[in-house]
Amino acid sequence: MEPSLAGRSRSSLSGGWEVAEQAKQVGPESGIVNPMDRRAFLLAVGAGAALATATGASEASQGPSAQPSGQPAPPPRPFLTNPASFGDVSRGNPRPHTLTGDALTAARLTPAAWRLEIVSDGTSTIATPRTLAHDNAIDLHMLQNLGQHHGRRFLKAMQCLNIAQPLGQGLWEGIPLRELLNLVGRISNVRHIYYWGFHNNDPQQVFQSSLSYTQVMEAPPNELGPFVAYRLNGEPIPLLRGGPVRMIVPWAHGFKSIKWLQRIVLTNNYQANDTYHSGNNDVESHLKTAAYVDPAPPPARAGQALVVTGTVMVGMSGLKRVEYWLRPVNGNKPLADDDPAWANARWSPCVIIPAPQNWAATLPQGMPPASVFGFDPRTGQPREWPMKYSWGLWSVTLANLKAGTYEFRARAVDNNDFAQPEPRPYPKSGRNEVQICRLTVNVDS
Ligand SMILES: Nc1nc2c(c(=O)[nH]1)N[C@H]1C(S)=C(S)[C@@H](COP(=O)(O)O)O[C@H]1N2
Ligand SMILES: [Mo]
Repeated sequence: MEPSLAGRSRSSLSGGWEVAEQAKQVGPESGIVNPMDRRAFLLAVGAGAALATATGASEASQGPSAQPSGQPAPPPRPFLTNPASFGDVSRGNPRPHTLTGDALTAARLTPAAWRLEIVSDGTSTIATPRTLAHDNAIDLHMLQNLGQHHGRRFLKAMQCLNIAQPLGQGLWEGIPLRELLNLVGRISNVRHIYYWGFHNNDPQQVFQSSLSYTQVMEAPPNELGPFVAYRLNGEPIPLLRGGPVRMIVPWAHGFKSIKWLQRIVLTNNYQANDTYHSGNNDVESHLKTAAYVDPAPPPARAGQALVVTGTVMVGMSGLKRVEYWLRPVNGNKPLADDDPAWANARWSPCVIIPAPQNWAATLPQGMPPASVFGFDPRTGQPREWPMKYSWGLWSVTLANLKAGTYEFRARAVDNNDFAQPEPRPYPKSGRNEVQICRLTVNVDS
């Protein structure tokens, strides 16, 4: 270990996962209701748009090498995002999580007042609808009781279809929606399940989503179906993150994971009914495998190494690797999609930061790793890394760069060997443009 880095944890040395004690601390952005940070925001608006010209594909990159002393390690990230530190995407005026006191109780958004109705829209039949009117709506206690037998724990990074950066990663705990539907007895003529949360009793403000009957009832092996969650990172889901109860759809972008869930409607309608259909979004999209690049490190001096880091979301098609392309540039003309430089690009592998070493210290206190979906009960380790529908971290150390300006691009390659932005470059099915950052190496003085 380099002397200048002595005393740092192994994970922070590798630019990786922060240890659990730090993860529990309140982050610098906490207290901000909408903490979409600069990184997420710049990437969301396409910071890559203003970049540079083709000068051929001469390569100056070195493979990843040990981090030299003197080079600051990138800040380690908590494995589980503090619930207050997620990027927030919430509609409504006032936004439900700003309600307090009597207004919060009236909205049934306190744990004691929360109720979930399950009804038909008239086109399906349900033996025992659960309604406020009949005083048999589902309450939190019933949900928790069901959890004794049917509870599931699932790691999922929340990602907005329209934001090119995950919002945060949580360990969500709840009941498969399939099990919950057993509480209404025999149902028939159901083709879709529509659901929504509190929306100020204003029909204009409803934010709703939908799933097909099959999506709710069945999941392929090694996948978890949609579930109704009431815990996040080992604690009750805070109001800010959609608590007391939130839908979580493992494979989907954030808009299917309805916050402040209060109503489930069974219908014979054959169509999806997501609020997100507006805005031209593909409401049947599933999470894409895609790498996202952190903000560029500050300029280095010639001979000094540069460390570039980022996240990678693992979508339905899994992750084979993350790779980067470094090209020297001069000028500011963006590289056109059909520039010959693309065909000659030399992509080299990035380092995927290994899984946290100590799961007992990484997961909420007292939670057995084997109780988390996707962990092998025999080893207590995840079956694959990074895990599907959660995020990984990657880094690249670039040593021996000559003075100059460089464009750095990173892309994910999935288990079908599709390199980002393929196979779905259409951004309205999820943002996966190949991201770029610009690196500067100054002449040594
Ligand atoms: N009730 C409700 N649920 C909602 C939303 C909303 O506005 N209202 N936004 C959705 C969208 S578009 C996203 S991306 C995620 C964001 O989740 P987060 O704010 O917990 O990060 O919540 C989803 N669930
Ligand atoms: Mo979203």
